[in-house]
Amino acid sequence: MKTVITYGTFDLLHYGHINLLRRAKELGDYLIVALSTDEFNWNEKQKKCYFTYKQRKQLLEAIRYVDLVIPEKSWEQKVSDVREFNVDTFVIGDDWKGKFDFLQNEGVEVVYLSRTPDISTTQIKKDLYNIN
Ligand code: C2G
Repeated sequence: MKTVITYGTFDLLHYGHINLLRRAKELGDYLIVALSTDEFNWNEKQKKCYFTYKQRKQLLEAIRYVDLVIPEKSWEQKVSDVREFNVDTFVIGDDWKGKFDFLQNEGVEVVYLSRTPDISTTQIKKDLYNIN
């Protein structure tokens, strides 16, 4: 069984996220999503989520491509995660290209997938703000 892992905030879930998760699952048999906690988002990514961790987790768990959702609490946990879950492939969007190549030292294949153009959580918030 080939295990794939990816990381992210996945707030205001949209089709760009789904495209990423679908392609990630195509690379293996079991997909783990390490979902950024509210604290990690705020402290490390200065992101204030619309949905709480619990709500974002519930949404991800409803996606057919996702097999397991775990919390992402730190930047450093990736090495212990790939060891703990015996991960074969790490996947993330190419906005992170090169940032996680060190995981190859753990024997993990690192794949950067192209982002879906013209959609982002930030853009959704901006568009909705301008409507009202
Ligand atoms: N994504 C995408 N296309 C978009 C928007 C997002 O492919 N139009 C991908 C991102 O590249 C990422 C995933 O969807 O792989 C989740 O996006 P975010 O929630 O923005 O994740 P991010 O804040 O980049 O968190 O430790 C890594 C970080 O937690 C990644």
